[in-house]
Amino acid sequence: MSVKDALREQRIETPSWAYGNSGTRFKVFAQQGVPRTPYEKIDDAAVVHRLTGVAPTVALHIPWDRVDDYGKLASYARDRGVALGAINSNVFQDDDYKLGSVCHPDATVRRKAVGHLLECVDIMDQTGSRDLKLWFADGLNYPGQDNIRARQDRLAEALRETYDRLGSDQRMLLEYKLFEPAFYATDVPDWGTAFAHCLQLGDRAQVVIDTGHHAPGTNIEFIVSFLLRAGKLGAFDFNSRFYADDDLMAGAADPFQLFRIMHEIVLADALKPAAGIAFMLDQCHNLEPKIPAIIRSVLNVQEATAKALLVDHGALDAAQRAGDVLEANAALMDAYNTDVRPLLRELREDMGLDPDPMAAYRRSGYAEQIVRERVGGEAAGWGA
Ligand code: PSV
Ligand code: MN
Repeated sequence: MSVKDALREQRIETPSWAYGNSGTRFKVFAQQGVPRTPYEKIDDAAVVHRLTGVAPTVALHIPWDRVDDYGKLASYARDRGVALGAINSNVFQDDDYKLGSVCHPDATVRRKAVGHLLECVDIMDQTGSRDLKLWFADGLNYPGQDNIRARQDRLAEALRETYDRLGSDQRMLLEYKLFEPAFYATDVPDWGTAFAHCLQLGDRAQVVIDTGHHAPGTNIEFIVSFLLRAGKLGAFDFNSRFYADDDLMAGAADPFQLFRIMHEIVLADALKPAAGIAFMLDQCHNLEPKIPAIIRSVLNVQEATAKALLVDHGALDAAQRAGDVLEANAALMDAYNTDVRPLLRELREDMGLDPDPMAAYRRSGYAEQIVRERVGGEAAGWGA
């Protein structure tokens, strides 16, 4: 398959919450024109897809995107040329979850949390979503606070009950995160823990790699390669970070890392939708305007992918077999150092799109339109 054909087939999912207001624990700076409902988030996601041509699905977060009729939301999306993607559960924002959700020492709280996960599967049945994405804020702040091993047992039990509720064409994606909000011990801190639980559960349980969820310096492409080999990589939450889980635009902090990740994907022929890897963004745009930031992120993922597709695998393989360290490294760097922007502009023209989606967005007047129209009501977000 040609590089252009592979890029044309690429699918990047945008997160509904990135269109809403967000901030740090210090302040949420509200922006004008932010969606007030899940429907308006879909309007914005549809704009991103219309301009980029490669972002046809939008992930929902429950309860942030709770509506009365999910079938109606799905058909609203369809009418705008997009579809609903992964359903993200949220068992971290109720007071009951102070000491955890599915790992909580009190069985009543655990039951409530599992009830929410099962409700998310009900929602998937209505939206036609394939993936249930699970992230748990569960963990401990102090040594001795709870029994680490017992919490793993509770986690396994909750995952099993949820897994057993999935339909045959639905999947569970388990996300790990080293720390935050727990600071001493997180119950799913790393890919090894997520992998072990997914292995026990079965084929439809897969690991999600959120690129912001590791210790600084972690070699993420190693994790990608390992999980691909094991058939256990289900999805990415792309974003970039300088220090912790910064949730900045994908490809902004370390475009070379994104390239190295996409190189592993291309090597495993896992870019095509049929390979079943969901390439999602999970970001927050606290300072920059949201829609163009999401467009920029999609373009950054596309650029990293184009470079990965340009790697000369013949030259790379020959250099590796010959033990030629410098030539092998050069084969990668030649691709990384290629300016792929002309190729991507050409691809967009072939697809009937504007070659410069950022400029097309600026010219479209959509930013001014939503500021004019979205007055009154409550802007979506973390309570700005
Ligand atoms: C947690 O930090 C996380 O990465 C999970 O994916 C959440 O669902 C998401 O952020 C949204 O806050
Ligand atoms: Mn995430």
